Amino acid sequence: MIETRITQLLGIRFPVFQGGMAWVSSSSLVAAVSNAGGLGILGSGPLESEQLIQEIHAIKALTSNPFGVNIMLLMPNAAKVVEICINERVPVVTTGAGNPGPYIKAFKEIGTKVIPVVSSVALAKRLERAGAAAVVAEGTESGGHIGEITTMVLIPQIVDAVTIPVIAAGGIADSRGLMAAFALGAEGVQMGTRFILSTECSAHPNYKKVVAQAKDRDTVATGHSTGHPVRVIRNRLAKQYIEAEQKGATPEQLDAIGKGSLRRAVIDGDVEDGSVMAGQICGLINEEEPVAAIFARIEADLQTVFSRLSTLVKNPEQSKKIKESNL
Ligand code: TUI
Repeated sequence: MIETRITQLLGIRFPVFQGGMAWVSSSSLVAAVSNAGGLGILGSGPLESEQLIQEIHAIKALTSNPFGVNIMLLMPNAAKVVEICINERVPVVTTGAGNPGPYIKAFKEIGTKVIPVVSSVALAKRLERAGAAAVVAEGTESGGHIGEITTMVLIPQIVDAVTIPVIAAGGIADSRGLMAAFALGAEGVQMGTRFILSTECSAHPNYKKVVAQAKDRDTVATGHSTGHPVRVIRNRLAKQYIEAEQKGATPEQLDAIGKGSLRRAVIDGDVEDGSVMAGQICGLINEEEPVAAIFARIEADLQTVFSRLSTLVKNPEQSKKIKESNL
């Protein structure tokens, strides 16, 4: 339906990635997204080696379509995750929170596509030279670990700076966001927060409820003082963390507050003293839906958005249907 270099490169139907989310994007969600024609991506971050291998096997049993594994480069086990992805011949690897340059060659040799997440032009250029197949350019609107630049200004600057395809992430949850990203030159989009509210996502119901109820201003970036800002939904833990930062807490003290907090929220459902990572687009996402329905609606709405855009250029009299569609 939409063909870009990303659909061609990866052999997928829709140029839509489901962002790899630690604890949140487990095998059931990944397989559902890949079965719907997008690219499901496993969040490997906190998994022990055995669990990671089990999850990869579970995905392979549930889908024959391409899928990805996200490697969180700040995690101490990143090199082990690389080794497992190579052994398992994972088709696509995305990386976050660092420079995956040293790992690219080994993946390329076995045909695994490496698609790093970047938040700056400089790193996108460096990773293109190092052999990345594409980059995910992620704006500060995203949930979790974030860079400083917004999606709106990051995407066109990276698109102009590299020749490999660019996938836009940060603040995208529907067909309007997808079309906007394409207008900026992206050839695919990645959504994370949208997929938290999917039936196939195994996150605790409390976590989903908080994301469903959150409004536009309900997220905050914590951890600026550590150099690793993280966007979360405001709660008691976020308040405690920011107060500690303001009082000049040491990195060790801040680590102690953050340790285990994502698991507490996603797995245990403690949404007051756990870390509820979500993007600023959370205000737009109010209902849980099956992954297939999310894809179907994006596809159905795309034509309407496209028609509206073309009437802006060619025909000032917008049709009644488009006016009523709210897109
Ligand atoms: O990785 C993410 N988002 C994440 S990871 C995560 S798990 C976590 N757990 C506890 C504390 C913190 C995080 C939750 N969300 N997104 C990808 C991403 N990567 N966004 C920005 C970057 C990035 C930033 C700087 C990539 C590279 C980079 O370069 C540094 C360098 O080495 O040049």
